[in-house]
Amino acid sequence: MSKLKIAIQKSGRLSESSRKLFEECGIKISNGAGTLKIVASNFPIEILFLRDDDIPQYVEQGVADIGIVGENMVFEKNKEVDILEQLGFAGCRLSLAIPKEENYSGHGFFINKRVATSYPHLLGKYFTSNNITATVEEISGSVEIAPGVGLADAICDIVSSGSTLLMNGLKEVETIMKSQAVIIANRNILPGKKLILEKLLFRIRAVKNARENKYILLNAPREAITEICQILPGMKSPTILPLAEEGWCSLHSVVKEDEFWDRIDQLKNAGAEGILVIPIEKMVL
Ligand code: PRT
Ligand code: ZN
Repeated sequence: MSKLKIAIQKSGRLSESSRKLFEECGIKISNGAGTLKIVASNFPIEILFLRDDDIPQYVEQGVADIGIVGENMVFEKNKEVDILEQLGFAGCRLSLAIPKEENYSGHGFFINKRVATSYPHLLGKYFTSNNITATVEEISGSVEIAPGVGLADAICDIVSSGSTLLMNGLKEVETIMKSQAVIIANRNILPGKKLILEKLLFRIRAVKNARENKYILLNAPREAITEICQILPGMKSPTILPLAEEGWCSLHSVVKEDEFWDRIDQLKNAGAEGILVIPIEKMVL
């Protein structure tokens, strides 16, 4: 059977999380340091290691069947590929930033300005759709130094914590897009490979669900159970077991992690005690 070819970033911000995802899906891939491609030992996939910039094109051309890459790169390269799944890592945004001492009162600021970026397509589209005439200076790295050296009046670059902008005396003024890592796919995957892809996506979704949810156990007086179930709306049909202590029970359920942290005080006020929050390894819905 032919293997599903998957392009991932060779080394960079997406590499480790991409490898970890396969690991969590129970797929064994060796370290592959220095190699261009490796085959998984227990799943019919072959991994190709590439620069992230090249992944959309390789997937469009079918050199790889699918790839893991940032949405920013997918939309910048504008290739004929499908986005199949958001993966929840490598979160960032593509933003416009200007020297911090400049006054900013809206995107009219950029009219007739020079803006340095590695994202000429997305920036050009942004300017066109906002009727802004500006010069896009395409540069491939260290975009943030462009205003300081007199190459541009502003920049358009990826921001995550914002510390790079701060260190270079810049301030973020507009967000063009938000991004995270996604799976992209060729539009003509062969039926045999599609089956492998479905199996892989099934595992990836189980891993994603598990990451977002926690298994929660708590003790509470029997009369508090109804209120506790209302506090955690995700807790649809909890398992309720009687405790040795008269009138008390133990409640087990799966809840969204965010929901849990937002409501911990309410749970305690309602009488919940001995709360345990346990990670889930896989969650098949
Ligand atoms: O060699 P190759 O071409 O494969 O890698 P690369 O150096 O082009 O890409 P890499 O590894 O830097 O980024 C890969 C992908 O990670 C990007 O396309 C984004 O989808 C995502 N990502 C997430 C980021 C960041 N966070 C990020 N912070 N990509 C880049 N940055 C850079 C940004 O360019 C800027 O220089 O980090 C700096 C800003 O970070 P903060 O935290 O200071 O705001
Ligand atoms: Zn790159």
